Amino acid sequence: MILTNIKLKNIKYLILFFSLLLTQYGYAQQKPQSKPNILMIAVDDLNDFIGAMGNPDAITPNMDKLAKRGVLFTNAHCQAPLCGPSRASILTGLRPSSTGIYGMIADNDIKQVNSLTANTKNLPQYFKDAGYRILGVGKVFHQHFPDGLLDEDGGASEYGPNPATKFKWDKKGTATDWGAFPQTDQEMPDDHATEWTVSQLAKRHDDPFFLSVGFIRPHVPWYVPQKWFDLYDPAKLHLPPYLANDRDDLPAITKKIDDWPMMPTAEWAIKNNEWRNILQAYLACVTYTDHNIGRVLDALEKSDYANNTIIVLWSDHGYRLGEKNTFAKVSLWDRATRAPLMFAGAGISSSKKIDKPVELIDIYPTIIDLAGLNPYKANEGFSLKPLIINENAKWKHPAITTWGKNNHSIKTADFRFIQYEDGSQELYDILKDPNEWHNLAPEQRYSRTINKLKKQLPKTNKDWAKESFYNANEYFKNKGLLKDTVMP
Ligand SMILES: [Ca+2]
Ligand SMILES: [Ca+2]
Repeated sequence: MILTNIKLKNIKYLILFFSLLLTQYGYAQQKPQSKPNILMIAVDDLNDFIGAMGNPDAITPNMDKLAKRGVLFTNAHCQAPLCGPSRASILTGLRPSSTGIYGMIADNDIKQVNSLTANTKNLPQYFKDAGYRILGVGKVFHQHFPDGLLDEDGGASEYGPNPATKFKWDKKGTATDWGAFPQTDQEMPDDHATEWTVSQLAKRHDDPFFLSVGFIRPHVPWYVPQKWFDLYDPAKLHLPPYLANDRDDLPAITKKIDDWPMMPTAEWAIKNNEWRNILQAYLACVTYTDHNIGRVLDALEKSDYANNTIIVLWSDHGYRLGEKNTFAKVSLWDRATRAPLMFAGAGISSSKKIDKPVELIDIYPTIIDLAGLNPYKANEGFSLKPLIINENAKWKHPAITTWGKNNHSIKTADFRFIQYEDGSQELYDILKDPNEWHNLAPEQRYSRTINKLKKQLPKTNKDWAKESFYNANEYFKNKGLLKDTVMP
């Protein structure tokens, strides 16, 4: 009897063991994901006009909520202050000075990109090779995802729709204009990108996914439907810091590089009483995009992937709204180089704000680190995971932005230093002068500081890649800039 009991017990255990094994196997079949999913949200030309970043006017409940449930970097800087080269740097993990990608490239052409980057794997490709499904829509890469990369393709970006005639600003060479248009959200390309992303989150994915969505607004033209304009009273908006003679202490080359005849100047905006209208339009676009981000995040929250997805949100650079006398990106000052950067989701602690200078090139190594993939040696940035875990962790890296060949800016905790290709320099004590109004470079007492900062400039300065658009812009050549400084 005892023996039989033991045998029966054993059989019971065996059954239990096999059923557990089957359950395990069945679970593995049904949900093979041990790796977290990635949701990457790219926003175009978004500066720090976010409530969570201290803007007093911006209505951005969804980005504020994301910042609250994750980690917000308030001092992150692009590697190039223009869409194409910034995105090339974020997605290849390489500096513009290492690739020569200072202007736009046809980044959908993988052969072209590979030839400029010594076959460095782009960020989604790295995940693809690790077994991820790659899904994407909108402006993530500048043109579109490289051919063959996406397993599910939601389509490339469009900037439209446009009214028959521009409302306020009709200069050639820029899409800049502002006003309420079109009538409905459904006519906006970002609406399609949102819906496609939401539909992907509602689907069953058996493999872990890397889902990217790229929103166009607040990139120009600053057109969104009237209801988004109605959220803001222009008379009550806070004007950005402005100093009439701010440009008087700039080196000659800065003024040449920053002379964009197609863009409105702050003086024009003041004289024509348009500054507050531009701010209203930009903020309307920001809130419209925040609304779309909210729709995506709500869909994630309701999905099977709510607890197993890492979210990263970035903008490709900032945007000047009157600072330094113009409305544009394309410069080496803070408002153009600084961009929002947030991480949230699986395993990331909440309500952290980190003000150490970091770089968008750090996104690539950070995401692979957070996902538990092997580090990629080609990455020139550094994983931010140590800071995400402990905001007081040591961080010795400055943030470097490059605008054309051999024009660099370095942002440290104390200073912004800029050196141009002809040796001209700017230095700002950002603790005393956060608006970067007073150029200290000519002052002898700062020579030691400058020498120290100069040592951190990139040692490699590749020629402009001939594939980079705008490489032969006659306008800037005619202005007598050195051969390599060719601007869009
Ligand atoms: Ca951009
Ligand atoms: Ca100044």
